[in-house]
Amino acid sequence: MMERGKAESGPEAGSANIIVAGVAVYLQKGDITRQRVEAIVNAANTSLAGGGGVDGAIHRAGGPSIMEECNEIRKQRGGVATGEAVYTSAGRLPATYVFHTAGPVWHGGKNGEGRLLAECYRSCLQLAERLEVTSISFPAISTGVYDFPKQKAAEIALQTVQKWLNKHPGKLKEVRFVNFEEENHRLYLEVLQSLDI
Ligand code: AR6
Repeated sequence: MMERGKAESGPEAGSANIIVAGVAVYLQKGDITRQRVEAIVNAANTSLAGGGGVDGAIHRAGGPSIMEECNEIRKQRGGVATGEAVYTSAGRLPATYVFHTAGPVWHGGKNGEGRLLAECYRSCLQLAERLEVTSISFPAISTGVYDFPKQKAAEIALQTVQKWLNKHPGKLKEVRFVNFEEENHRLYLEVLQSLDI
């Protein structure tokens, strides 16, 4: 089900590319707000109140309509629980949707942090399936302000997405992992090499 190869036809020269269950998986360095995919994932907080990091970048680049929709979601259902995902439109961004998921705050690893981080990736993929999204970009959820160890987070991200794709053949054609920091991007490449995926 899997092929490993260079990203000759990938979105960016030098990015890694594997095929998992017919879905192209790319590892890229860059700014997620510039991604031309149907859905970009926001590493948000449970109150959808905005903040720094990738959340701040998405709201800044996408404009105020994203926060207006987040406010509406907060009114209707009180925000988003850790591990869940909700969606808004993407305002001025090239994407169609922003999927807002709240990652776990790292408290040493004995408080279900790993399971909750995996849940974030699964929730976003389920949302993609429900909305018939064909392409999605993920940031490294929880690895900034929320302090989740980066290597462990990369392993969870890649393994969770791989497992989910193998179990859910559907409309999804492309998954990208977009890292702003060189260090995290390298880690993803290393983890991809070391894991049997
Ligand atoms: N594109 C891709 N990745 C980015 C970008 C970007 N434009 N900007 C930052 N990153 P963080 P968290 C990377 O802190 O740890 C916010 O205040 C960054 O280098 O954005 O889940 C929210 O409101 C890091 O590797 O998210 C929450 O309160 C990764 O994105 C809280 O932070 C995630 O870092 C969420 O914390």
